[in-house]
Amino acid sequence: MLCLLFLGPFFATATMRLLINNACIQSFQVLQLQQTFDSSLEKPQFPGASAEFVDQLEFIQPNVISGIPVYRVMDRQGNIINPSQDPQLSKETVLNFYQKMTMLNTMDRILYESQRQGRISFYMTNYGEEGTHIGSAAALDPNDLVFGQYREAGVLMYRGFPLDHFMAQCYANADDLGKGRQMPVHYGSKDLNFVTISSPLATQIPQAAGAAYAVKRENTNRAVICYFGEGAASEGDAHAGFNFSATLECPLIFFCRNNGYAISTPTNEQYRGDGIAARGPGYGMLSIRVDGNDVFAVYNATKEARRRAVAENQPFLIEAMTYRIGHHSTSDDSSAYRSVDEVNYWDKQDHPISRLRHYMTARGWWSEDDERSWRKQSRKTVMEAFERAERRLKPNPELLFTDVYQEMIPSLNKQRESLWRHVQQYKENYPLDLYEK
Ligand SMILES: Cc1ncc(C[n+]2csc(CCOP(=O)(O)OP(=O)(O)O)c2C)c(N)n1
Ligand SMILES: [Mg+2]
Repeated sequence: MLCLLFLGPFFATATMRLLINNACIQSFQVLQLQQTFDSSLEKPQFPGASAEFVDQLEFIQPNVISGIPVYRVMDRQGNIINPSQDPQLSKETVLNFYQKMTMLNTMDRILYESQRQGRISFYMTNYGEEGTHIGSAAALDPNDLVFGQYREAGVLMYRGFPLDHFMAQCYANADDLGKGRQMPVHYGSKDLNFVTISSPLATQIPQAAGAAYAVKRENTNRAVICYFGEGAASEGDAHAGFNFSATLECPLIFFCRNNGYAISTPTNEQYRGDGIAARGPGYGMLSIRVDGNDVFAVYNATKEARRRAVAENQPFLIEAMTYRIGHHSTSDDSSAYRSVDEVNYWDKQDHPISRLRHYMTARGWWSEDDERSWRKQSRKTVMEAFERAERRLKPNPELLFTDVYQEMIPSLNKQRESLWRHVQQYKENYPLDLYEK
């Protein structure tokens, strides 16, 4: 009745009044229902939680969820620990995993060096995290939509993004799908269902939740996967994405790469509590922690999460424990904040590539000779793509002004004219012959 008094004068139509009346009658009925509860049951009736009453004052310990175990399939020597967990992938599939992981490594090496030589402006390597990329990418359906952070080039490589496209993007040449408008490593591919990377941390997380909600409504058996670092998980956007996807029951896999650092900030300065997986239950999400350096563990966890996310319409959280072996980016020198011994441990003793190689060698699937010729061949393939990218012209500068508005707006047109006037005036600084006409 109260709401009629407040709102009544503002609504003129009879329909509106009817709606308001109905709402008021309903709330009155709920009130009556609540009053009939038997208070001797002494069960809390709050709509926000299901629980019991207690008469002892006790705070919940933050370590109520602590030491979440790390699921793995292989030990560090590549032996399968529990045969029931062996995904039993064919030799061909495993060789493909290995070739993609090592190819990513080789591409990283060449593009990193290329930045050091001043040929490209910036680069970020994926060293040490190859298992998280390939294991998860292989467990998805090619139609599943991927939202990445920036250190997931292996996912794109697994999906078949050609080396020429990686190089074109980093060189911002005329073949770049992004028309040279982004910083290096900001890849994207509509054909491969890989949403273009954007630098501001965690923006992809609520976007992925929205996309997963759309996918659910389309009912096409698609899933969405959203990659992010443990550092990005501290952003407010991570909360928004986790909560929306849980409440809207979206087929979404949150894949956290916990690589120990957010640039120079180690995990023990980033959060309290048991890492990122411990947050899952807080959002009502099924969660698991896996050994990210075990490509089979990543594969199994992602495959099962993907299957259930689609079948049951609910989000999953995977925390893949790994280590960022490279510097954060070419703008970082990690020797300022971590020891060489620490890096060497992960590089030499717990590396996803060597673990998979041990597995293949034990089965007689890979020899020293195979390794030598593959290294040579893959380096040659990467070098050839690199040389092609470097020779290619830059995109037509006119493309700076297109694609935002269907028709050029006057202010943009003014900027365009001003650019060309400037270029004409200072011709000697603008080698237009290096750009497409
Ligand atoms: C909103 C925002 N804040 C800060 C930065 C600067 N920044 C770029 S990467 C990064 C660390 C991210 O760490 P993590 O999410 O763990 O990913 P990793 O680099 O370890 O793969 C920071 C702070 C940014 N890009 N965006
Ligand atoms: Mg990190």
